[in-house]
Amino acid sequence: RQVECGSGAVRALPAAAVSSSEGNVSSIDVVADLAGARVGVVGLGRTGLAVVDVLGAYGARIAVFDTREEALDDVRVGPGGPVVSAVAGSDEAVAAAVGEAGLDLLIVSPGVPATGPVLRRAEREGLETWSEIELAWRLQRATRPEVPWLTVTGTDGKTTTVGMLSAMLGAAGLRAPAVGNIGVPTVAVVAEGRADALAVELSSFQLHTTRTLSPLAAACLNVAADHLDWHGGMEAYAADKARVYARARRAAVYNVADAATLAMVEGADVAEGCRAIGFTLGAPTPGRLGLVADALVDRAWCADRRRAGRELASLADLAHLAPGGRADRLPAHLVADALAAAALALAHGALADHPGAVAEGLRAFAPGAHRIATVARGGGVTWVDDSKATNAHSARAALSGLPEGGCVWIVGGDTKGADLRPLVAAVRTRLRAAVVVGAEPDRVLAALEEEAPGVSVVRVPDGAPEEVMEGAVRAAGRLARPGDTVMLAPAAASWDQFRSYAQRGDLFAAAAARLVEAAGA
Ligand code: UMA
Repeated sequence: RQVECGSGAVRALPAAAVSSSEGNVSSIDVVADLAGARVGVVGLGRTGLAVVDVLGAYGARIAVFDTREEALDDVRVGPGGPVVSAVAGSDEAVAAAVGEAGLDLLIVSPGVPATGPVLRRAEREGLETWSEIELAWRLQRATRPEVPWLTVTGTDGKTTTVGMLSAMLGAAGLRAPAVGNIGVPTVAVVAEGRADALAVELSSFQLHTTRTLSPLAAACLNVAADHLDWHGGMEAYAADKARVYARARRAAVYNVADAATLAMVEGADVAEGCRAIGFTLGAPTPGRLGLVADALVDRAWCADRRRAGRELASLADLAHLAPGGRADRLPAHLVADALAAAALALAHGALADHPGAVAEGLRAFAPGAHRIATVARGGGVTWVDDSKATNAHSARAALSGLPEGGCVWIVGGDTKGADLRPLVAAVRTRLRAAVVVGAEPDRVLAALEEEAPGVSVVRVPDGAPEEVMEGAVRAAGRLARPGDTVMLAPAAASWDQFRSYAQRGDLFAAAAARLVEAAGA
């Protein structure tokens, strides 16, 4: 269907040459150089263990480092194997050991902070340092250079967007898994060598030490304060996010509602011919994707874009993602994520000819666990797990679709020093009550008292993970009225009371299900 949407100018990107490298000139340039090279790996979590496997297969001699002694148990160190040495100790001890290990190359896990001793020491030594993503990209180029990467970063929504992107590419017949920060180390998938394309979620941590990646299309969805301690400030954080656009070949996708993302695109060193493509919740002008009534409309890729747009999908294709499956409660950010994913997907030739794959992909997309997932219903109350909302921005997005006064909000945790007052001010009309968790809840309680004085607040005492969540769910159950939504959208990391946001969400779902069942009985 063609959609009329007025006229406007097509935005062209000032093209710059593709640069193949930046920073230190590497003694290791291609993956073939890894054979016999001495490579350090810092961090033995999901990323580091995948890196060790791949480096071992390429014949590197590996030195591993971790701040946790028990992490070393996950690798076999000794003669005959690729791991030749292992060091555990404080950040400073690890940094010193890295500096003295005579390495040709260092690969750091995302958790290793930009401002910490390890990266400072590596820089002082002039040691070539890559993210796992950089290793994966070089491996990709050396083995199957025809496989394009479509990359997504941003403070919020990147996991949903890569999931939608992967589903759209899949609907066009491509094997295009969602990888990266979503939880699947990219290097492992590249090493398997079976994908036709990759939908890659990139965190600012990973981008910091990614140097030569040249994606087919790249997007930064938004920039809001997060992870400032890791980067050392907002400017450094935004600068690392902006790296997603470097060397983009066909499309640099930006958020019309976030001027910072357009500024990043305009300042990026992209490949000749790369286009700037915007996504917006308003009607699209040429060069953008947007929303016209209930239609998701492309005016960037379709041939007739100066005159009209083409309909890619409708809001009904997203209804299954709304709390309780109700299209009228569909949070706006999910529509924006879908538009961003479509803008990226259409950069791939397979979709350019089959735009129907956008709608099909959206219908097939199942959100990951803990992202606005309805986990229980009973007594007219809907229980929604958005434990993935680990910052103020994503919590606000989750609550924004709910009706006035109909939300019992479970909030709090490790707020990473953020000021939650603007969030509380933005969502207070949605709230019936708030249930506050977290080992140090004072800032959250103060924000609620200042910005939402009429809202009932219950504080859950600190304790074991199960006790905290049981207490929160019981309190929420007492406060909720028929028609309400109990929303776990903590606006905070989980680490002060739970192992992970996944554990926090799982305990919430289990406690909600028990409560609903007990009430039914
Ligand atoms: N470690 C050190 N020194 C450090 C930091 C960590 O030795 O300075 C060690 C830890 O003791 C541990 C290991 O490194 O043994 C953990 O490494 P890691 O923290 O980098 O985590 P991984 O298990 O490798 O998981 C990482 C991402 N984690 C982080 O960015 C913190 C995962 O994203 C990602 O899914 C995974 O790689 C696969 O690519 C998680 C995340 O929280 C979900 N991401 C942040 C976010 O989304 O906001 C950026």
